[in-house]
Parts: sequence; structure tokens; C-alpha cells
Amino acid sequence: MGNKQFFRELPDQLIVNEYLPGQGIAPHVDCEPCFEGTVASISLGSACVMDFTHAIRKEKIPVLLEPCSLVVLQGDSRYFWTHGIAGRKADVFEGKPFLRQRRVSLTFRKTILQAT
Ligand SMILES: O=C(O)CCC(=O)C(=O)O
Repeated sequence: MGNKQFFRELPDQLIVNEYLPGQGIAPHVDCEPCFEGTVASISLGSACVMDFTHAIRKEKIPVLLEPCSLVVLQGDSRYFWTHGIAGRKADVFEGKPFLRQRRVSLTFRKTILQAT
């Protein structure tokens, strides 16, 4: 990663998600008016496949999230592709099986302050 900066401003929110085998998260785009243009997640524990689906074309791209990997959502991947994790106990990625174990993700976001 070197000194590359992914965030324009430092994130001020951290969400910790725990997934047991069989659990996932519905496809979604993170709230646009709530968070700035970069969302970054670190995966700990189990590997799993995250599915990216284009909001209009419905094209689907599975991405293997390996333990200790970082996903950075910006630009198209932030706004035009949903991301989600199917609720299942194992994934197959490029022909290889990955049995799910406990996975914890750390998602960093910068909130947008709303005028009241
Ligand atoms: O578990 C992940 O890697 C993604 C979490 C996520 O998309 C969310 O909390 O909105």
C-alpha cells in the first residue's frame, strides 16, 4: 500500500461485522448521502466470496476476499455496483472450494455531516 491515500479525509466510523458460516449480507450500495466516496473493509478470519453486481446491467463479478485483505470501494464500485455476500457455508471460486469459518470485517467510512 505504501503511502497511497485512499481517503480524502480520515474515516470517522468503523463497523465491525461478524459472520458465522452460513451468514451473509444482502447486496447493497452504502448510503450515498451518509458517507463520502471511499469505503474500505479489512477481512479477518475466513475467506469468502463477495459478489459485485452492476446496478443496471446486472453483470455479476465474484471477488474472493482473502484473510487480511483490504477492499476499497471508490468511483464505480462505490456507486454503481452493489456488493453482497451470499449466506452459505462454502464458496467456490475459480473452481476451488473455500469452506467458510468465522469471518470478521472492519469497514471504515467517513460520514457526511447533514445540515439541520
Ligand atoms: O463484510 C464486509 O466485508 C462488507 C460489510 C458491508 O458491506 C457493510 O457493512 O455494509
